[in-house]
Amino acid sequence: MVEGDNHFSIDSKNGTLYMLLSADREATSKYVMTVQALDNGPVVRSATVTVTVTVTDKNDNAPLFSSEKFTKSVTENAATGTSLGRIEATDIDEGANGDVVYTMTSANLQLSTYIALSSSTGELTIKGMA
Ligand SMILES: [Ca+2]
Ligand SMILES: [Ca+2]
Repeated sequence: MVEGDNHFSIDSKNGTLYMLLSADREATSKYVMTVQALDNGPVVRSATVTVTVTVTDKNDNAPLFSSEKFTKSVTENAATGTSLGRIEATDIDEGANGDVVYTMTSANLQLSTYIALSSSTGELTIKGMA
C-alpha cells in the first residue's frame, strides 16, 4: 500500500485487504487508497491502482428532536388549517434509515380530534372543532 489509512492493511503476498478498525459511515463514508504491485525481476517493474472502499449505512442512529420540549400556542377559535408550526427531528443515517415519520403516541382525545400532526413533516395544524 502506497498511501492509505490506518483502517486497512494489505497482505503483501496475496493482496488481501484487511479492515483493522470498524468504520462509521456517519464519520467517513468512503476510503480511497493506492495499492502498488511490484515484480521480482532484476529490474523491478511496478503498477499502481486506486482502491475505493464505500461504507454502507446501518441504522445505528435514532432520530433526534431539535429541542427537548416544544411549546405551541393557538388563539381560540383559530380557523381550520391554521398551522402551529413544526415539531422537528433529524436522523443522520442514510436513506430509509434516516427518514423520520411523526406520530402522536399519547394525546388526550380532545387534542387529537382538534389538532392534526403531519407524519412526514411534523407540522401541527388545526383540524377544526369536533
Ligand atoms: Ca448509520
Ligand atoms: Ca436512523
